[in-house]
Amino acid sequence: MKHSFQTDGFEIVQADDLSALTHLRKQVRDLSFKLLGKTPSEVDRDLNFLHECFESPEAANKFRLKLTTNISEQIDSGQLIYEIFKSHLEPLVGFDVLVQQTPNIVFQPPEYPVPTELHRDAPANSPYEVIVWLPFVDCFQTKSMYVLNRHYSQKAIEYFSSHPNDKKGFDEILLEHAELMEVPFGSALLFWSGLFHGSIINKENESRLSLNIRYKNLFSPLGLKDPLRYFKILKTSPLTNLGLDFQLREQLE
Ligand SMILES: O=C(O)CCC(=O)C(=O)O
Ligand SMILES: [Fe+2]
Repeated sequence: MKHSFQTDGFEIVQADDLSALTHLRKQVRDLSFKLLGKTPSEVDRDLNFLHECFESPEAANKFRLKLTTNISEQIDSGQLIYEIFKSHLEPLVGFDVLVQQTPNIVFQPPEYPVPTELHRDAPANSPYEVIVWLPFVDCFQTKSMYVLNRHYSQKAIEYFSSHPNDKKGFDEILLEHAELMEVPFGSALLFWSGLFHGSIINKENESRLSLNIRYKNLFSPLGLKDPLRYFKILKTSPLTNLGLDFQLREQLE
């Protein structure tokens, strides 16, 4: 069933520019293999079986941190990903856009013991943010991430407010209504920062390598993240440029 961002708080969308996404994936594979000192072969295989390069979860996590730094230094992923999914992002965030400066990289090898704990991004992030959750391999079942749609995220919060000590009841809502996202390579999950989400131990025999990055309108309310360190301006409309220039010259607040 197709989901709608407005109703469900998430949707799975196809890249407008698949060849740019395929190129980005190759760059990520190349950076990974350079870090590992390995000779690349077929991109999809290299990434799905990336776990074969690591002896321990700690080594896998160390690699993930290095890869995160390399990607943020060498690839303008904020700009690229915006362009790749532009027809889906522009209606959400408009023409004056902030993008997260450093994207997060998630690496979940099979049986990796630290899946993503259940959480919502907002708060502390702003509830005016969209997260682009972009897998570099096909994601399905336990290799993927689960979300609670807007309705059940709301129900879970209400339940927690009225039964703050009943973890079991809360987990039951979660268990019953969390949906594992099927996100093949070539698409992305766009989700609202107010949704509960997380992952469970990857029981498939392939690794998950995915990226997540946030976009928001420049003029939408901020969360608790320092806007100048966490975000950067991606683009502004001609009208905004005139307004900003005017403010600067006439020193208006
Ligand atoms: O990919 C994951 O397992 C977690 C990602 C996440 O928490 C997010 O994108 O906000
Ligand atoms: Fe998150």
